[in-house]
Amino acid sequence: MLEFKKGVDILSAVGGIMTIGEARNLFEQQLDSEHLGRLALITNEEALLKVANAIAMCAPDRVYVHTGSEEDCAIVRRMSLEKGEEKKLAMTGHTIHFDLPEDQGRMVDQTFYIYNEDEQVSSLAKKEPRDQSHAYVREHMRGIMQGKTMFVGFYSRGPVGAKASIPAIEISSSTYVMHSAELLYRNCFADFDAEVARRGEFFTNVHSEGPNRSEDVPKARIYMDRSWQTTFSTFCTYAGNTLLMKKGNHRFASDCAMYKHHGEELSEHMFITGMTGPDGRKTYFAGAAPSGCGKTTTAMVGSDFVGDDLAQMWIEQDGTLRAVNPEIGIFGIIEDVNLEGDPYLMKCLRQPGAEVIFSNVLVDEHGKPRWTGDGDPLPEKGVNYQGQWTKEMTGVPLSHPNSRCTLKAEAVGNHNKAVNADPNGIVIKVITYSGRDSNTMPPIWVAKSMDAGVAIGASIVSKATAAEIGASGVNRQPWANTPFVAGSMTDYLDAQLNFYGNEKMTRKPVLAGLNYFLTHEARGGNGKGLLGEKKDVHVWLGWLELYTHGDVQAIETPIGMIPKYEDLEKLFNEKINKEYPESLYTMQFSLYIDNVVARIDLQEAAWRKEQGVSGRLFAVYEEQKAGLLALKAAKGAIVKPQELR
Ligand code: SPV
Ligand code: MN
Repeated sequence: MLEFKKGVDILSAVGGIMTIGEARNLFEQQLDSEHLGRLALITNEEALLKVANAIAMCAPDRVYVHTGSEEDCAIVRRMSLEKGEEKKLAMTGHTIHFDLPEDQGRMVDQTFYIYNEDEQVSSLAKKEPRDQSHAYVREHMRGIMQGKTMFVGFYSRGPVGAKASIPAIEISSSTYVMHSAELLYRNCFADFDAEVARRGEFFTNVHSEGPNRSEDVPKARIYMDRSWQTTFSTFCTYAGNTLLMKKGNHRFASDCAMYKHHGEELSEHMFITGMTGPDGRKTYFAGAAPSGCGKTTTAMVGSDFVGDDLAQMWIEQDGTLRAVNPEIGIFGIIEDVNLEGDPYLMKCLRQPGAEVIFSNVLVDEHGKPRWTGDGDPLPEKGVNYQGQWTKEMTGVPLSHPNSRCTLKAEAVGNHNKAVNADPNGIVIKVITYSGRDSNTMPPIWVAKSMDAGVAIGASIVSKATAAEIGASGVNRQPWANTPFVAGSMTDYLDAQLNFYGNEKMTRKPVLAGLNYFLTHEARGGNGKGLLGEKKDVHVWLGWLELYTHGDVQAIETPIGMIPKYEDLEKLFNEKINKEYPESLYTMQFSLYIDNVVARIDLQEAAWRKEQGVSGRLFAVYEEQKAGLLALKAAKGAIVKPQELR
């Protein structure tokens, strides 16, 4: 269990402002009349106390209340250029931001959940006792904004009024962070009070980059105070470490789903996208994938792209599963983004029109941003996050593999803005789970029951990527969400089982596994590398769209339902005008039983180490394993899909 508002409220203990009267006095002293007038629009006392304590703690020279107006946005953009946090690129509206070389991804080892005694924290996360974090914040965040302007913005993580939208305050001394916040989130200054009243809670985030020097990065910290739904971030700028409205608040939203709205809500690390099926029908998908595994690309394959990173879900009274995107923008990995794989995104990055912040790419002599895999010949030279770069520097990549682009989703050609703004949410009919799996699971398989679907999410494994500093090897990534789940894995599994198993959800989604990382080497192919191409995902999603509406039949296997060759062949032809030989289908969809069983054994062993895990998960593993072993006895260790029809 997690108890809210328990233990010392670190922000108020360090800030020292205890009453609304003290808060108002402080505002009078610290804010100029313009910003004092702005803040007067916020009346929620708890929120005002948070802001007052952040001011008292950080001691900025000036406080700027960001209303989200065009004028405010322009001022922050200009200040960012003046301060040097961003620089202009050749194309209008495009800027470059560099994070320190030591701050190029989420700092897993410096990110902590603050915990109270006896509180369960996920075995896959780092935690620190409350008094220790309190001491750190007191030592390092007091006066951290001296000489700087503090920005305060009020946002909604989701369309205003939607059931699972949660308001949040972002406080930062970084213009880059605030510029990013405006591209990625809905400023809801005018609606903030009403939203807090509706939802009954809000999140608070306090960040300062401090002097922004490499020598300070070892003392950088990213803290999530779950009890008080407040984050603290210091001595860093990478948005995943600093714009904590994103992943810091996603972590709090997971707590809400697990402990406040158990079985009624979920907070997922998922894209949301719509696919157009026969006769123009729209079918919306949500899909989980660990960071750096193609989630953005998959999302943009849809005809009606909504979001690429997060989904707030609930069960609506009509029995459907609804979702909203807490974001309105993209903070996407840019490596390997090129015209062939990502035409919509490339248009925003290479043509004028969109406001884009590039981070940690290379800037060539002409002010053009360049990155590994952008499809252009290597430039002669340029400047990247490490300094001067020349073509002769063999082995030194021109851009960091976790280089990113930040832009509003509405800039992307296939974005459906109306759908992303709808407070009624989006009816989700298909959920996919993916990871980087080179040798075991087929490109798609559909769960035969809700519990089996939950087991697909529980069993994601993936190779480490550049999004997390210091990560290596192949790791378990249940629901692709474990970096952001603070509570125990047992509680999280229960939240999943009770959500999809909830009898109020009368219109259940299709739950499916998705894997486009199978290799020739693992499947006895005569080529090299990936079996298939990035664009094949059009077909995988297209088949799921048809299956969901009963327009194609599937083949039953112990791990779930898989497509028939003829349906895929047709879709390859229709969707991407590509030949799909049956030999490739056979390689992709044959069951390599020993691999699959080993995968189940590994998952089962890992889950057995947790306390009190639901028997429903083990029942799925056992049933699948028994089915696989029986199949092996009957047909051998590698079973072709054609043998199962
Ligand atoms: C991810 O790494 O999953 C991201 C970017 O979406 S970050 O904000 O760093 O989490
Ligand atoms: Mn993400």
